[in-house]
Amino acid sequence: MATSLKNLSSYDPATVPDASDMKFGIVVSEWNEEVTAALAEGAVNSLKHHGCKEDNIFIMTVPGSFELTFGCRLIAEKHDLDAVIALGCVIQGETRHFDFICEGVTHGITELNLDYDIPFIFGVLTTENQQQALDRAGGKHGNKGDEAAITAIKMAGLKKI
Ligand code: DLZ
Repeated sequence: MATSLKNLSSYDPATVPDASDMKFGIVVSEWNEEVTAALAEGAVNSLKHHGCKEDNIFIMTVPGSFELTFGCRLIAEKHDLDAVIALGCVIQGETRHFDFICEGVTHGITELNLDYDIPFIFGVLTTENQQQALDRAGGKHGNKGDEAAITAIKMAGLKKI
């Protein structure tokens, strides 16, 4: 398989709305914590970089990526948010568990987007091994947490037009 060295987190800051009056929830899976902590750090930094106040960022942890859907629902019910970001990392193992977790969280987050009036952003890495995940959590392919935060701001901004 061909691998590109493109940094996927590159973007034009001029296209990102000001987030100074926005509130965000971030739900972080504890599985593969080295990776998900880096995703969360990237997301928080990117939100703050675009003006979001630290007090307006609410963080919750859940045991694994499968639990992200429920965590996202809880955080959305608890706070008056403009968007919720789900961060996780599912690494392919020897069994089909990987497929079931990926399917579960993908459908779960999709359902939340349909059921609620705010966007839920899918920041879940699904990789073949840990190195691929680290490459996308502040490594050579950027940080998926940054990307998820930028997406969250842009989607929240659509509602304010
Ligand atoms: C059980 C499991 C496995 C095998 N792998 C991962 C993984 O790579 N990434 C992840 O976020 N979670 C994993 N889990 C845990 C499940 O997401 C979930 O927490 C358990 O199945 C309990 O519902």
